[in-house]
Amino acid sequence: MYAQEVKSTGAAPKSLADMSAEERAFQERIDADIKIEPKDFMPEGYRKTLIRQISQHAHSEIVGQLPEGNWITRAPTLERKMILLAKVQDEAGHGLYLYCAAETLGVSRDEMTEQLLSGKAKYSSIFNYPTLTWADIGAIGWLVDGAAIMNQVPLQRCSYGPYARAMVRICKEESFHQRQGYAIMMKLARGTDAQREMAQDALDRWWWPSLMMFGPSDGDSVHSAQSMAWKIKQNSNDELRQKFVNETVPQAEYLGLKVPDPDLRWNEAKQGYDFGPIDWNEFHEVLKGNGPCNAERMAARRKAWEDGRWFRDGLTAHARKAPARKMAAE
Ligand code: BYC
Repeated sequence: MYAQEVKSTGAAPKSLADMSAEERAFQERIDADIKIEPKDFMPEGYRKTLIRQISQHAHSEIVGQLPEGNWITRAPTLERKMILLAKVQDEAGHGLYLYCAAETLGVSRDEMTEQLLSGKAKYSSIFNYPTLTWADIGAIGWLVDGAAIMNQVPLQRCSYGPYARAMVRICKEESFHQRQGYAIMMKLARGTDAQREMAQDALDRWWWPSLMMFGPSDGDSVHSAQSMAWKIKQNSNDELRQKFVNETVPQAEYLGLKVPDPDLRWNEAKQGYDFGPIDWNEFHEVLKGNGPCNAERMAARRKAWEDGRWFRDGLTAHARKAPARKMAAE
């Protein structure tokens, strides 16, 4: 149930010689870094790729509220509660900008929701893990939002205008989120032995799933080549993952915490860290619906959709009546 298994759908990008005149003109605009806007010509594959990626990104923001929402009532101080509440609200806002960006491509919000609830559309694997302690809220902000920033900063330069513009605001907010997470980790790392252990335990559980957020290795990434040719993606999954490891390891050291990877070591020649193998079996199991919280997350989203039915029906009825009322008043 709720399977989101990786299926190989990617095709190699067409060469300029194999493109129609329209497709060639489109690719030339992309190559010249001219943004594509909703009413411009776009190949069907470009439109579909964007709908897939933007809607999955939107679903991730919405489902991503659940693990953190779990701690709003239990945040240790009123200040922490207010900050967490604001952060979770920001994630809802990101979901909404992204749904709007996807709607400019001709898909409706209802269709996207239907795809999420039927298991056809994915959301990020990371949100299928539980938040067991307050330190998990720190680790999510630090690592999950940190990984999100690494992945999303280049999306501000994505070739599709509405997505690129939505990402500008999202990235600003994600930077704040990352800092609030790191601030929680600093407090715990400098606290009592029990607090330090809690911080280390959260790092132990969130480290590997955070590396999985960047997607399969380049050799197994079915969409990367085409998405990079269309400048939807600017970097490969492995490039961004390596950048994230390089930036995050010194942050863990500053906290006095140990990254749970016995193979982690600095490689002078590549000016980056070598790190151990990712458990891709775990990643695929989570995508298949077998992660610790998949069923719970989808049940929560399904309930929210059902609970909101009366409100959507009311809005639709109101919208239908509005033109008649306007005519009667004229
Ligand atoms: N989880 O060919 P690939 C956030 C799928 S929100 C699940 O490399 P692509 C936040 C992929 O969709 C974080 N599925 O694909 C929110 C594809 O399957 P389909 C979300 C994954 O698209 C709240 C298949 O594997 N960020 O940060 O070129 C609080 C093959 O992969 C995952 C975004 O969505 C995964 N981790 O590259 C805090 C950013 N990875 O569609 C934080 C925008 C891969 O063929 N998205 N898959 O069935 C992207 O940048 C790209 O879509 C990805 C994948 C890098 C994720």
